[in-house]
Amino acid sequence: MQINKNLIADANQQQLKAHQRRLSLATEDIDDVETVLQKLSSFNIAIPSWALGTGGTRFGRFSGGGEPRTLEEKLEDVGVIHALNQSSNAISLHIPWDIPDNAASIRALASQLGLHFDAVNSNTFQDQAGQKHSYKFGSLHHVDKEVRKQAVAHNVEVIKYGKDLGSTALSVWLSDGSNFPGQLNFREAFQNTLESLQEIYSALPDDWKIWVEYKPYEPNFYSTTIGDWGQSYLLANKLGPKASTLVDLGHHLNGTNIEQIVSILLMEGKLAGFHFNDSKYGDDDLTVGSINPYQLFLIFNELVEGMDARNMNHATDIGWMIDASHNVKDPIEDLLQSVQAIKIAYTQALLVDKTALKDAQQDNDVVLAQEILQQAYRTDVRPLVAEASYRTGGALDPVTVFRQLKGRENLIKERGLKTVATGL
Ligand SMILES: [Mn+2]
Repeated sequence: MQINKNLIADANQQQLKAHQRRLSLATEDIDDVETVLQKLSSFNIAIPSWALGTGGTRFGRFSGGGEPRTLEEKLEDVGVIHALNQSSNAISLHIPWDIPDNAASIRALASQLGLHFDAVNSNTFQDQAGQKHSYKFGSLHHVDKEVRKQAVAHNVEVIKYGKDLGSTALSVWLSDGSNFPGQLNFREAFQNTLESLQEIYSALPDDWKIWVEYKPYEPNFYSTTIGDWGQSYLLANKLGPKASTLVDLGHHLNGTNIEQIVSILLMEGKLAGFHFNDSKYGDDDLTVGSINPYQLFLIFNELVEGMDARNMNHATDIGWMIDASHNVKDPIEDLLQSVQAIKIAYTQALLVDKTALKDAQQDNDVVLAQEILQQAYRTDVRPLVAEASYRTGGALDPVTVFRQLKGRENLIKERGLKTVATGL
């Protein structure tokens, strides 16, 4: 299914008057509206191929119907999202769930939809049919060299698939760890992981990067071999300039100050990118901004400040991706909500009065510093987000338009009620 641009324009027309009224109110006190709108228009967030089907938990999975059955249909769904919000021009693939049989035709379809391929993701947290060695006790950190070799070969193969599609980054998340004290020698596990990653690193094409993701627990519940940003950073540093740390918002223990982690990684030039999601308790993979939008704003505040300090391009110098899974929502609607939440937090961060904040920090004026941050956070920037989308041909209100155009009903008509997307 592809969305007809005229239908989006018609829907916008119905909302235009109200939008313009809200926009003029919202922009009254903003100095350089055009710069903000321009930055917003060029900001894109990649959609993961595994988030287009209904997510499951370990207790069950309730399919919503009309799920994409093939890689082509997954691309089409991202095309729908991008047509509506004009901010999702890339897809991040998961191998082996999404092996492209014909890279040339997949690339052609992507470019027809205005999409390109973001980082490719390897998978050594499951055993695949016909696989010689099991990953039950880990992959890149495994005590048996043969298992490590198999996992390295898989990552090298993922790079090859990515290369064929024009991708330029490999993101590696390992479930490797231990469930009980004594199960693992931490030092040897780390050394094995480093050695395996070095082999993968040496297979990277010149213009490629490797992004090392961390997670404190689950599926292992005593230790994870790349458990926090320190371990990821250590590995990335030892690997070299093509390696850096990937921050997944759900991969932190409760109460962790993620914005501070982001700030330091950025300062060191080792922040690869983001997996956006939200959480209440752990790696909940909830819709971005649904639980703690203030934390998201504080993270973006550090991102904007830190990227500006290094003269980085907000839109392209960091990998922006969603990594969420939804078991009760329509996946497309959920992803549209997530992208909107990211754009709202980004816009609010752009509105922070940086000079005034710097002065307040210099004067140790704690009260004023908080006032300045919250002034930006409490600004309703939704009309600006809508305007940026509208100007680039997207919908003023993507979720509403998806519903008005009967997006899911049409997908069910096309694909049927009992379709199951590959993935978790
Ligand atoms: Mn992730």
